[in-house]
Amino acid sequence: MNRQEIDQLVKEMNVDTATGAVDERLQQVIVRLLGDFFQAIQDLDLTQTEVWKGLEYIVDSSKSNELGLLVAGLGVEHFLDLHADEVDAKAGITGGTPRTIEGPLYVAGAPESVGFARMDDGSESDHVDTLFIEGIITGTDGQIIPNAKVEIWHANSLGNYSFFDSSQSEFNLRRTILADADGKYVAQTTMPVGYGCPPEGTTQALLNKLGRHGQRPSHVHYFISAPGYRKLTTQFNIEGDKYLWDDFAFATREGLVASVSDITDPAELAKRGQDKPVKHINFDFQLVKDVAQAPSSEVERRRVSA
Ligand code: MBD
Ligand code: FE
Repeated sequence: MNRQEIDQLVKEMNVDTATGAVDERLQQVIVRLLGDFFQAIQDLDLTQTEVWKGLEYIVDSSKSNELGLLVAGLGVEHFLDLHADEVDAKAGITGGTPRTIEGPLYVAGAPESVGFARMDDGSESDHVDTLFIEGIITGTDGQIIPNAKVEIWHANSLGNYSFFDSSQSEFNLRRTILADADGKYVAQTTMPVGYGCPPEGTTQALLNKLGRHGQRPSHVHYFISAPGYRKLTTQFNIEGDKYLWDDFAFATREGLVASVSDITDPAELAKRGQDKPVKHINFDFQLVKDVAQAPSSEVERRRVSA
């Protein structure tokens, strides 16, 4: 069949058969995806067995809670960012800190504080570097935005995230910091280590067949929001990591690479309540002003909360 015949068949089966109220947008999407799918079956001569294996893979991925990981690993989440950038640019929205993927490991409900938060529970302090992260939230004009909501989450020294790793304490390495009146946030935490897909999981099984690894560089996630500004979903990825530009989830972008320095000055350490040298990352964010008629900067997806 040619594409016209395929589209006609899809229409006969899923449009012409409608006898009740139709969700036009959903119908448009389903018709398009079915047409593309039938076309792929035709072009690739997919066997019935291959199609069933594929469907069963999606079932297995969802049963093991890895669909979000799969979507990140296949670059779908990154493509959505590239597309959102294009849509924004067409609406005249440019500038500000680049967005990058949320990933599948956010948990809502983290403890909130003003200006400063210690994010780690101390359980790794004997063998992991302490890290201070700080920065200023401004508009694209450099104007300070006071009291922005800065949600931060990252992995521990094994690359694992609390909640999904039940061995960690509740909300370990997850905090919401309200920037202070000067737009500043400070987090005391531990140095994250890059995430690796569960080696026996469904995502890694597919990546193996594609000859790909499932590793991410060390990184820290952010949601940043403030009234009158577009919500920013982003991360910084940490310079020096072997996977910095070889991220299986494609989240590293120009403008989102953080460099780490050492704080060794005893007076500076004392001011921070530290008795041994610590690591330091400065990372500022620029938010874009909300404009009327703009595409939404809020992404709705099912998220866990604890
Ligand atoms: C992560 O920590 C992550 O950020 C993404 C995108 C995918 C898997 C694990
Ligand atoms: Fe992550």
